[in-house]
Amino acid sequence: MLVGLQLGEIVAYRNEKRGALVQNVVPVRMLENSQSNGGSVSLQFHTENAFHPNRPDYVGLLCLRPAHQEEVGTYVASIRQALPLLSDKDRAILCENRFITSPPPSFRSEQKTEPHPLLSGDIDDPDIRVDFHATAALDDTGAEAMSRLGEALAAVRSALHLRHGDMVFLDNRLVVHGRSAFTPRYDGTDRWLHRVFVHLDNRRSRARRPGGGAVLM
Ligand SMILES: O=C(O)CCC(=O)C(=O)O
Ligand SMILES: [Fe+2]
Repeated sequence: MLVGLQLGEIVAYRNEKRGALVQNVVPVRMLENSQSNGGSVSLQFHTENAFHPNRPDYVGLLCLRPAHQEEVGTYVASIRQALPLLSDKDRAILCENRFITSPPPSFRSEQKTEPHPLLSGDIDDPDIRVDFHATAALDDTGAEAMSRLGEALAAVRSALHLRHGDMVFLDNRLVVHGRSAFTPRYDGTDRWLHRVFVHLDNRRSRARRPGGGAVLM
């Protein structure tokens, strides 16, 4: 949290881990096949809380206990590196309101998003907003461009093999992340991360933070 506060304000979401400001990322029995951080199947590339109007600007992960298997990694890929692999036509399609993103089941109150672009801002240095599990294109043209975006991100992917005490902050505007599959033991010795979310400008989310607190509705 102290490092996160150098970047901005720590926030959390009421519907996610009950609004905990520091969240545990551990494999949870019965969630093994879910596309959530309690799962242990391969977690697809995503912008954190891609469905949410006030997504985190940064996601901080601190490793308390590494995975048993050395090869388990948090995958990251930056749109800055993937963009040159995309054609001008695909870039233009990805900048259009042709995609919708569903909230995870835990955010029961939220609706699907309005149609939104996957890339926004400067066409040569865009922000990215996508969740390859939860985002769907409204038509085939969009779906094909989204698929090529996924290939471009996979081509520039790198893996972070977090060890005890390692901390990483991901720029959630530019970088998607995911995780390899692993085999949990559920015996109290599994991989364990702490996670925090940072907003650069608390004012933007004020309407969703009752009482001016840190937890968004
Ligand atoms: O387990 C990981 O390395 C990352 C999981 C994840 O996507 C998250 O906690 O937001
Ligand atoms: Fe995530």
